[in-house]
Amino acid sequence: MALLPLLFFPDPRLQTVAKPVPAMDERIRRLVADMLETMYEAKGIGLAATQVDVHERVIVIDVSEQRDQAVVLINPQVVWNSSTTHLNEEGCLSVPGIYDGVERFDAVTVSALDGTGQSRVVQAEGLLAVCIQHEMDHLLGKVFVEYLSPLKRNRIKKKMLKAQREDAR
Ligand code: K1U
Ligand code: ZN
Repeated sequence: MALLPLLFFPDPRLQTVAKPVPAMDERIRRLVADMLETMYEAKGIGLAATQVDVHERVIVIDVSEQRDQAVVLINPQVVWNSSTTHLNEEGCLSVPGIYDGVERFDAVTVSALDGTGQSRVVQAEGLLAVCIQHEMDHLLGKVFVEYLSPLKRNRIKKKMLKAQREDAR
């Protein structure tokens, strides 16, 4: 397994729309294992392949306390969403140190392949539902800061670019 380098906002590669995974093979199994290792190391609760510069529809999530209940979603599709929404505090491994409220559906049902290539349907609510929606946005090239006002987004962009310039020194 290997740790994968993350892309950071406002890297334009985060805007790439991911393509469906053509087949579950050794390459995808290795990508899933590496993404899980990267997510756990970064102390995240989710990670989309877009964030590691792989533009295929792969998501890993673990919202459990013990960090032992990984959910792998390959080629996920939302098949149902609740009629109600809620404002949730979100963060993003690609926008470190920034947290803000985003309106999300309270519950979603997603169909996908799991890490073994089996079809499955995931009914999610609470933090899992929020995380699934956040990660599925990444696959569409959307970072959560796009839901914020242009003023906030531009402040975040400047802050990130400054931090990246200082890190490069
Ligand atoms: O996709 C990512 O960048 C991972 C992201 C997932 C996420 C967190 C919170 C709400 C929605 C999606 C993170 O894991 S950020 C770090 C984190 O563990 C966290 C941050 C805020 C609340 C809960 C967890
Ligand atoms: Zn994110």
